[in-house]
Amino acid sequence: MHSTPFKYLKGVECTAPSSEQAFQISVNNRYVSGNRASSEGINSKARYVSEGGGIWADSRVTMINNTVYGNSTRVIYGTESRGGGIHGGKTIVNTIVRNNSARTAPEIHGNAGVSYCNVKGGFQGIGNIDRDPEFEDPGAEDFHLRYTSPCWNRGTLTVSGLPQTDFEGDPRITDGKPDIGADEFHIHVHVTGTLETPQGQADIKVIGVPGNPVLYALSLTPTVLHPPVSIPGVGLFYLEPPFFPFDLGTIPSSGVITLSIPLTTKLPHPIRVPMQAVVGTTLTTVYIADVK
Ligand SMILES: [Ca+2]
Ligand SMILES: [Ca+2]
Repeated sequence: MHSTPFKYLKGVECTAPSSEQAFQISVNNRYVSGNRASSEGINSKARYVSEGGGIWADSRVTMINNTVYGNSTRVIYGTESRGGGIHGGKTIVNTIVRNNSARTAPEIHGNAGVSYCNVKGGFQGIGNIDRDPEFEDPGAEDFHLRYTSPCWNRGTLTVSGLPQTDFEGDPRITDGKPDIGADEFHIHVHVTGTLETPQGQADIKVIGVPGNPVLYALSLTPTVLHPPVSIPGVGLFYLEPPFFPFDLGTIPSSGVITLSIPLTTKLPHPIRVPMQAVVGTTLTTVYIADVK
């Protein structure tokens, strides 16, 4: 299996030698975004039919809790393009497949059983929905779910091989049921933007339940406490001194607070900046931003 953003190759390709009949292949907890399969490509399978822009899978592949967004197939010399998001596979479960494009079957093409998925345009199968997943900021390739996302708790528990964690290591099951997609919602802090001095910008985001107050803190010590300090009823605190708290107010109805910091001054770099927040009465896990 490989993952590549290159124009002429598929995002993720999953096959196994035919002699390995018992070999079970899974694609779990993956973000597959922005890939393009093309019939002008070097893969013979794509010479005349372009398929599987995001994931091309053979008939033994099980796909659980993935987010497949914004991929495409296109035809230059051939006659057909299909499965802009996913082509093939055996089973697709708890997966978001949206905003992909192809001439035929833009999201999913093939004979896979599809259930508890969020597919643009809808798809036949138990538990499937067709709703805006309410990603935090897909334009910045931030596919975290917001608190208001319809993917919350809409996945199924009853799938063999359900991953124990999500793409970033959060426990997969919160509130009793898994979410749809690669992300399982947790309150958390993370950073997008261009983390480079002196011309970058750090967009520090705290995601949580609207109305909850946020106390955010960052540390200028690049390491974190081992073991962390346990604060009963609140969580584990990891920041080493000196750390600096900021009151960010309350989380708005969008479920996200963003604190944008221009990195215009010549900071020491590279530098690792651990950060955490108390959201409501709960500590997030620690997030470490790497500023280049
Ligand atoms: Ca959940
Ligand atoms: Ca998560």
